[in-house]
Amino acid sequence: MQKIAFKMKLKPGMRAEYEKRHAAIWPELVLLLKENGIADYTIFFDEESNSLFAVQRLSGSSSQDLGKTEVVQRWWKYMADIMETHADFSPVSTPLPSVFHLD
Ligand code: RM4
Repeated sequence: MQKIAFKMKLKPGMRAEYEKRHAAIWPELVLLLKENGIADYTIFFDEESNSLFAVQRLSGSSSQDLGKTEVVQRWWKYMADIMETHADFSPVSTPLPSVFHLD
């Protein structure tokens, strides 16, 4: 399985709300992610820059490739008030290159 990383941006002061919403992530979204081979998915937060750093293993699509599904579109719209997004509510996501890996 491939491991990828990308960054997103949280609006200032929204860490607690972000964590609260993700602690109650929708079961249908979890199922969709897992059905698409996404695993070991962690999102880290940098207080200084309000940046979110997502790391996930995948065997096909990444979480950010699922934007055509109704569940992800609904989730992105739900999260849009606390994140930096495009006009279609998709989060601004920047792929991050791997510069070191140790098995
Ligand atoms: C993030 C963002 C991602 C989604 C995760 C579950 O805030 O919306 O696209 O995969 O939540």
